[in-house]
Amino acid sequence: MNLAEIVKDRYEKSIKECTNQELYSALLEMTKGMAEKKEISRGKRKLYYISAEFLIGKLLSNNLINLGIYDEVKTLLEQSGKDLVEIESLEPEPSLGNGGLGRLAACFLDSIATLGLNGAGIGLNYHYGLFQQVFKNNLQYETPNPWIEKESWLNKTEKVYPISFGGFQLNSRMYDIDVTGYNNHTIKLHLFDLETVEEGIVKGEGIDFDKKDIARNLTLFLYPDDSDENGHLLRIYQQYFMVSSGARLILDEAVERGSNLHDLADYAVIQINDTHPTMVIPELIRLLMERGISIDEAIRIVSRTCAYTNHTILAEALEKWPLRYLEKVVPQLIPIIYELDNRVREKYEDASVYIIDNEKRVHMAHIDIHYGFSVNGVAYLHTEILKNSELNNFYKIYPEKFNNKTNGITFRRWLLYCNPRLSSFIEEKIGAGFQKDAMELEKLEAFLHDNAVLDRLLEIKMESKRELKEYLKRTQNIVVDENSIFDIQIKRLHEYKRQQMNALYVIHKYFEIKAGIKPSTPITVLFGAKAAPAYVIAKDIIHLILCLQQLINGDPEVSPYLKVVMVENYNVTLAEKLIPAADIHEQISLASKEASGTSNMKFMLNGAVALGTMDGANVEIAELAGKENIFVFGETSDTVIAHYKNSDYKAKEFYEADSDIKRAVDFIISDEMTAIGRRENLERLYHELLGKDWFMTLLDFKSYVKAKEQALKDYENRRSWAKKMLMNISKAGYFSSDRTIAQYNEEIWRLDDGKK
Ligand code: 26Q
Repeated sequence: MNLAEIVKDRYEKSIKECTNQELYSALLEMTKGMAEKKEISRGKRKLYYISAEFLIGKLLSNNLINLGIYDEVKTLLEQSGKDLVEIESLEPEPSLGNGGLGRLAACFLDSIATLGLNGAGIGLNYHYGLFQQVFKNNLQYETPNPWIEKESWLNKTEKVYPISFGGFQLNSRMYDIDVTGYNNHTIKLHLFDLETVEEGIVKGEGIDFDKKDIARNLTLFLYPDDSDENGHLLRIYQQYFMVSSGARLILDEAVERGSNLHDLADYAVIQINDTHPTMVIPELIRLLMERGISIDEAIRIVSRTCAYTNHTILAEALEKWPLRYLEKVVPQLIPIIYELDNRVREKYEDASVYIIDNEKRVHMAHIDIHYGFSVNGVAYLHTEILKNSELNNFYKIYPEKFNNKTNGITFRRWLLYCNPRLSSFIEEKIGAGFQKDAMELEKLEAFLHDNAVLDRLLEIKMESKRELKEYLKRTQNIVVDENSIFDIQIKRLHEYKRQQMNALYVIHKYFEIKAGIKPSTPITVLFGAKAAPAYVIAKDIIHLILCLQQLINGDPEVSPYLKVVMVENYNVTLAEKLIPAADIHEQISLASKEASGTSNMKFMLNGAVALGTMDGANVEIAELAGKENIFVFGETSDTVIAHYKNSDYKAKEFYEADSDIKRAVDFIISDEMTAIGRRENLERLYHELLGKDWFMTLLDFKSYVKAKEQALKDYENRRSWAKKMLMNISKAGYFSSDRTIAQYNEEIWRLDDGKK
């Protein structure tokens, strides 16, 4: 049925007579119906991308684009005086992920579908996505973030699996979302949900609830990337619920397609997204043994089926669960985990590669590396660091398992949808081929000296900035000036990402302006970031930024030249508005700490210029776009790694040796700041920076200021800036997730081999 027929059928109305809400529901029905009818690739071997997070974002427009009917629907609505943008603002965002890792999984599904691969996603159907962030008194508060309405993208299926935990059993029901590719294919995202979940148990305004009441809360919340002890237990319940449901589905499907289970690896390949789904390995071994296969063979089969992606080198972020937690939650896996550990101990002397350490903690990554056939990092530098330092002891044992798959992003969402003006201008110049083959963007380089093209790029940027200005005014009552330089840092709040360094720069600039040194073009420094609720210093950094916002924007001497804006509740929807409007994007993590980053790629594609360290995928961006087209600063990863090894970094020495640094850091606890903010928070942050500064903010501060000043200066020459923009766009093709997924397939999954 087409849209007019659907609304007639549902409401006895014409499109013109419908409310936006009615039109949204009708579009949902229409799109779901169309997606359902698209082809699903089949083949012998099937990929299962298993992940605790799929940060899919709103789906309506994306699906319309991928189905090839976006323009048609938009026009049809316009003819009845309706606005698709307004209609889609009614769609709740499924924020089923924390950040990069979850968003990557969503981009990958888009590309798997687009390339027509035989694959599916497996995850959890959280009823509340990542918390909503609310600012009050310059502090972050968290509130629940529901997204499932009576009508949603979820399709209930008949599949129900009983899942056993220590002492009780729960039913897991499968829901599906059809993920459309940019062609005629779709794939399924299978989200498992607890039948007995109860949304009503959330108490009060915050996100407080009885974390021990597993039977009612297992799939209630997505966990923020750190939490308290009870949270950790619940996290293990969630993980096992996901992998046990997933493992059964995988076995059922393999058998249906003709597998005798001994040949499982010919029918299934499982990509484990970070360590969160690691228990799928012992669970599959257990299920195979239940079906009569010996432990030796079960281990061999599973080891040929599972592949692991590492997303972090932060030691504290690698999951190590106390054995007693696992004993409580999943006693049935304990003998298998012991067996897996024993086999390692029999072969290797080196205690650093054991699965169970001498404090009785289970190292999840070690299970993946020993009992998977592939270990990949997510950017060139990241994989090198894994091989040469972080996982070197494993690399020495299994050099053949290690490989790199530099991350990518889907250009459908991050260019065609979020920046239609730029996208159609590109099409005008080089044709539509880049939409299928992103490397065709290189054709833009031919226009490097074409002033009309350069000027149009600047114009498009200005239009996006104006659009963001209106959006921020309308939704958050924030006022920005589109004639200022938009300098944007959006990502989870984490000390290693160093939002605090950007904040110190803001203070530095504030002093300069006070002293009469005014920037030629005003600067707007925009932040967007959520801090994990229990991450104290991260919350202090948010407090610092919000206090600076109040102080600086309210100072008539400074605010004409410098503004600070922290957007509330940064999420995918906001990213789609912010990224096209950026002039400069901040990628300023301490070298060696950011595995890849993916917003850096999105900004590049949208013609923003990076200010960054040689970390993660920034290294590849610099190589592709050319060092003259981005702004690089800071110590190298080798130097940083050496500082950690020698424990010889002392923040205080940098503070004492440089009056600019001292002045900026001292300002955190100045009278001006404590008059606005909370002394306790500001002092804690001040002492952290001076006494510890684990992520070496002060080490790079001077070179950061220098690079930023250079960027601001270069911005003044508009044509030469436009050349940088053009070079960034034209070299961004490499970062299409279609390329990443093609490489996963060629080098890890080999789905085509399965056909034979
Ligand atoms: C762990 C234990 C308990 C609760 C939560 C977690 C948890 C949840 C999410 C730990 C980590 C995450 C997310 C990590 C993440 O997003 N990593 C990012 O992955 C991106 C995609 O590869 C990279 O680009 C980023 O560099 C990396 O930080």
